[in-house]
This record gives sequence, C-alpha cells and structure tokens, in this order.
Amino acid sequence: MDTEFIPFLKFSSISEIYPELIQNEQITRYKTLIRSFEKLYNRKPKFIARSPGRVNLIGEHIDYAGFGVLPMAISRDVLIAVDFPNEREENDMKVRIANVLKEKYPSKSWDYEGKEKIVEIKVKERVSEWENYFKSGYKGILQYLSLDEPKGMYCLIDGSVPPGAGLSSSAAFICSVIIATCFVNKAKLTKKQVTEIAIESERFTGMNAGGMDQTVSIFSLKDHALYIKFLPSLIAIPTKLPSVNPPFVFIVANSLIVSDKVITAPTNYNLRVVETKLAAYHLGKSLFNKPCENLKQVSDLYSNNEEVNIENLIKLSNYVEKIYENNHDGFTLNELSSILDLNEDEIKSKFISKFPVRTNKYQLYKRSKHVFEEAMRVLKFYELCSNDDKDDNNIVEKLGNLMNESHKSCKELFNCSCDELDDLVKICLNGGAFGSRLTGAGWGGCTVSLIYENDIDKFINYVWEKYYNIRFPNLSKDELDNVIFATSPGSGAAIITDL
Ligand code: NG1
Ligand code: MG
Repeated sequence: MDTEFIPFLKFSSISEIYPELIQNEQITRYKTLIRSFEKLYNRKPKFIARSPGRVNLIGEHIDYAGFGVLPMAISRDVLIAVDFPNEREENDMKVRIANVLKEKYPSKSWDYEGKEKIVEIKVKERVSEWENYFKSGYKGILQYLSLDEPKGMYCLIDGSVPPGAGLSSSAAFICSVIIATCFVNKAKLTKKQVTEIAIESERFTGMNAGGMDQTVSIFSLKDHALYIKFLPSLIAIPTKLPSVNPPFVFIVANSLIVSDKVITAPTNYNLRVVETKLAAYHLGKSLFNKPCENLKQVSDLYSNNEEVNIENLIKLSNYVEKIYENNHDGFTLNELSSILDLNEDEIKSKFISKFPVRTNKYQLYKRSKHVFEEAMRVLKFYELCSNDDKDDNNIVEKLGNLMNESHKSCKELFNCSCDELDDLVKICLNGGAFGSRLTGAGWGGCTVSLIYENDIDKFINYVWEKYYNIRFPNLSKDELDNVIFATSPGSGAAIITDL
C-alpha cells in the first residue's frame, strides 16, 4: 500500500507512540480492535488512525481570544480502524461507522450523494449524538478536498478519552476522522492544514471552538508540551518541561461531573466567546477608536505589534479595572448598545446570530481581566519551561502557583468552575500538590495537579479517600485508573499501517 501520504503522520509501530509503561496494554487494545473489526465487517483494516486528547496545563479560555496556550497531549486517544473498498468495489462511496461500545454508540452508515450535497450533510447542532462528531470531521475534510468520488470507508472506533471531561475527546475524534479520510483518499496535507480543517469542522457541532485542542492533537511530540500561538498565524512550539530533581508529574483527576459542552454552549462556552469579543470591540474602540475582533488584537495595538509581553498585559489589566470601575457585574443588551455605539439588532447580528447565546447580562470586566492575566501566566509558565534553570530550587512551586492563580481566576472571573471542581482542587492541594486547577472548558470535567513523581501513590490514595470515596461511594477501586491518573506529555496524531 502506498504510504507516502500525510507522511508526517506515519508511524510504523505503536511503540513509537506510547510511553513504555503502557505499551503492552496498547498492543492488546490494538489487537482487540483489529479482531473486532474483522468480525464486524468480514474484512481486514488497512490502517488505524489515532489522535490524542489533551490536558491543558495553563491558558484557559484564551485561545479564542487569540492568546497563546500551553497544553500537552495525553496517551488517551481515539482510534479508528479503517478499511476502504478495493478496485472491484470502485463505486462504493458509502461510509460505515461502528463503535466498540456498540450499545452506547449504535452503528450508522450513509452514502455519498455528490459534491454539491456535502454542505447538506446534517450535523445536528447542540445535540449530543456520537455520529455528529464523525460527520462534522468528514464534512469538513470533504468540503476542503472537494472530491468528485471519495472512497467509501469501513470504520470501527475505540476511544479512551472520557467524554465531557475537559480532555478534548471531541477534537481527538474529529482529528482522527480527518486524517483517516485524508489517508483513504490520498490527500497530501500539512499538519497546519489538517489542524485548521479540524477547527472549522468542530464548529459544525454548534461549538464556537477555539483552536487549542485540535492543534495539540495533531502537532504534539512525545515528551514535549506544546506552546501554541494563534495569531497572526498558527505556530506550535514543542516545549520540554523543566527537568528538576526530584522529578514532577501532572495528575489528571476527573471530578465526574459531566459537562456536555455542546448542550450547555448557549449559557456557557459560546457565551464566553461572545463576551470576550464584545470586550475586544469595546476596549479597542475606547483605547484606539478601533473596534477589535479579539482581545489579542487589542494587545497588539497596545504594544504596536511587538510580541505580547507581560508588562503590557499588566497595563491592559489595569486599564480594564479603570474602564469598568463602575460595572463589575455586567451589561444588559441595552447598556451594551450605548457603550458600543451599535443598536441592539446590530449587536445581535454581529455577535450572537451564528452561535446563539442566552443571558441577561454580558460580563466584560471579569472576562477581559481573566483573559489578559491568564495570557500573562502562560508567558511566565513558558518562560520557566524554556529557561529550565537547574539552580532555581523553587521552579516547581512557581509553576504550581501559576496553576493556582489560574484556577482562582477561572472560578472567580471566568465563572467556569463548579463546586465539585473547587472541592477537588482543594483536596489535591491538601494532598500535596504544588498547583491544581480545572483543565479544559470547565463547568465539570477534570483537574490537573502538579506533584512529585515519588508521591503519585500517596497522592492518589489521598484523593480517593477524600473525594471519590465521599462523593461517589459506589465507584469501585477498579475504576480508579480511569478517574485519576498520572500523565507525561504524549505524541500527537498518527496513522499506523503495519498492523
Ligand atoms: P474542551 O475542554 O475540549 O471543551 C474547550 C475548547 C478549547 C478551549 C477550552 C478552554 C473546543 C473544541 N475546545 O475545550 O478550544 O477554548 O475549552 O480553554 O471547543
Ligand atoms: Mg471538546
């Protein structure tokens, strides 16, 4: 089989992808997937596409404001085993999808009805149906490739990223669909192109998504976190975490509060996107008489297009304090209309028509303050990683403090935490973490905590006792691995052909 396509993603063996500790377990998982595929379709898969989930270390809810973020890929991922029709089956353009969890995620199939019909591929917005994610990726890549006769596909999916947990199961799924479809149709695309298509595709689901998750899923390199800048154009910089002695790790702990972002988007995620855009419009107008599209643009104008820097972000945050001095609890549409100099219909069509939101008040102070300060914390965190100062005895404390400040801001200014997450963060800190914070969109899902590697077992036992045992007494200890686990930076998307 021709393996020249998307060459950057081709791996010959899974040992190149996963950390040593879990390689055997992964080999078994891949073998089981292949066997199930053969049983289901009575044919062999030609390859497996995999894309990882991620944990965001710092930089929450600022990707869509245009600021840099610093996540890392985790080993948990979405696998799609794929076969496609042979020469004798040329006209077969049907897509069949099945999931190893077939009760929960029933099989589906659909025929290709021609290029002009791609736009009509129905991705139901704000409905949580699993095939939606497949269809959104498939639609996005087909629109881009504009093929007359895309090959049909036989797919079996096995995901190990817990859904609704802030570990980006959705982007992992969509990225896998896109690279699988590219590979089947011999499309040569760059990582950046694939990422940009994935970002656009996720929007079909009704989420006005930022670009962090898709970028980290495609670009990550083993043993590196990823510093991602979005503007003026997407750049992903593999970043080693400081090597200190004793070594530290990040622990992901699931609050087990599921936040279905697609369903809650109008009052949560999409509303935050709108609020940050309204703030950008307002701040740009009041500072430079130039309404801005995002808060990064405000910061660029402020610094005359120099690289974003801490000093200017502090000044901007102070400016936010000043300009919203008398309004810390939000503006009604009517009040917005007077400060933005737009009538209500203009505001609606400009900011809220494509992704509708529901609120009585739009928070400009809290959201913009969070964004500027969080952007600052990312710069500081990145600086600590890139300097990797071996003589700095407090580097772990410093990283931890930045994470703690980030959580506080997510909770108090961005209002994207919840009681259980706050409780879990507190427990993690009491259990010895240097820093702990919600990760991903929030409103439920996971926390990420920084601890010494030597303390993993002690820490996990503590959290088990104080959080899981109390809030979820029916959870069996066998499930522990799924709800709380240590992670090291994993590798990004891959196509595995030697099965
Ligand atoms: P999750 O946790 O996957 O819903 C979302 C966005 C990110 C980013 C974070 C908050 C999508 C696909 N992902 O992540 O872009 O904005 O929230 O930092 O919308
Ligand atoms: Mg998601």
